[in-house]
Amino acid sequence: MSGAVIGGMKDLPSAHLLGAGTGLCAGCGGMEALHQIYDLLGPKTVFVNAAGCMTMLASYPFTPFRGGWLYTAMACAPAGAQGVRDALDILAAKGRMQAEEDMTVVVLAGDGSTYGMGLSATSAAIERGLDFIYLCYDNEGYGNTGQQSSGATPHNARTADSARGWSGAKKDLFAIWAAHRPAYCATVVGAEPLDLARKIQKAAALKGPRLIHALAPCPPGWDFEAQEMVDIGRLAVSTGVWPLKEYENGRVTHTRTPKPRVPVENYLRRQGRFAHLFAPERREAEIARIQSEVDAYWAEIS
Ligand SMILES: Cc1ncc(C[n+]2csc(CCOP(=O)(O)OP(=O)(O)O)c2C)c(N)n1
Ligand code: SF4
Ligand SMILES: [Mg+2]
Repeated sequence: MSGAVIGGMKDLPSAHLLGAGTGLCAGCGGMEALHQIYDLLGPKTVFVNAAGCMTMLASYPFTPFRGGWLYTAMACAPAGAQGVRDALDILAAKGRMQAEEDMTVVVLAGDGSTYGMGLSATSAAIERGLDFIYLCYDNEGYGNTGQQSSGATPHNARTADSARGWSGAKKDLFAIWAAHRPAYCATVVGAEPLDLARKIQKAAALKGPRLIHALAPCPPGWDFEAQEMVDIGRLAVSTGVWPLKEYENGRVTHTRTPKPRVPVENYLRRQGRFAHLFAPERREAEIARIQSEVDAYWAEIS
């Protein structure tokens, strides 16, 4: 495992996270979600960060957080989280840490790590019943290296390595996690803060493996203007492309059912990564296929 535990910057309000100097792009949907989640979890949080865009937040020996930060290679953040959890438990067992000093261990990883390189480490951590929250901010590509396709890239999205649109399909991370029967799974998006807050509060009150899967609209990767980030996040929900749901005790519950559902085209059109579906000529069959997949999802759950 690579990396080092480094301390948080002292006395910085979390609002500072959205200010200049974070090293992230303006309008970063991942940052919007992380900002809200950190405000709810509070400073007694150790982030175990797999290499990706959020790594830009930490410039040794500082981070914008008051808790702790461990940087790991892309494949092994859940193994790093195990080490941090074990260290905290040993300190408590030896009487060198009071119960109120305990910290929440949070993996902070992009979709590239989550859907790909880190998947086996995650599966093993869930199997061991590791007491941690896994926060995946999903910008649907390897953003930090220029938006190459990942296992989270939706079919047809243009990426750095698929100029004519990605031929693969987005994996169902929620289902992969749920198949492990963890304590909790939830999908969120920063543009729906009340839904997000309720789920984070619920996750924080539980023990064991917990997934928070945050859609992360990404201006450079998805090709839209920074000020459109909240609109894009809301459209992902209102079109039904990003179902807001949670898993607990073997059951999946949808926390929002968009009624009526906005046509998926309204979401696709706002993003340059789907521009080839509309020009030079409209690819009706592809647009209809995307819509029918979304329709089929909602038909099945109703
Ligand atoms: C084994 C390995 N391969 C490649 C890299 C280079 N790299 C650093 S960040 C990154 C992108 C990670 O994508 P994701 O996990 O989706 O996070 P994002 O950059 O989108 O925030 C890559 C490929 C790396 N750090 N380690
Ligand atoms: S590339 Fe995307 S995910 Fe990465 S910092 Fe920029 S907006 Fe955020
Ligand atoms: Mg990514």
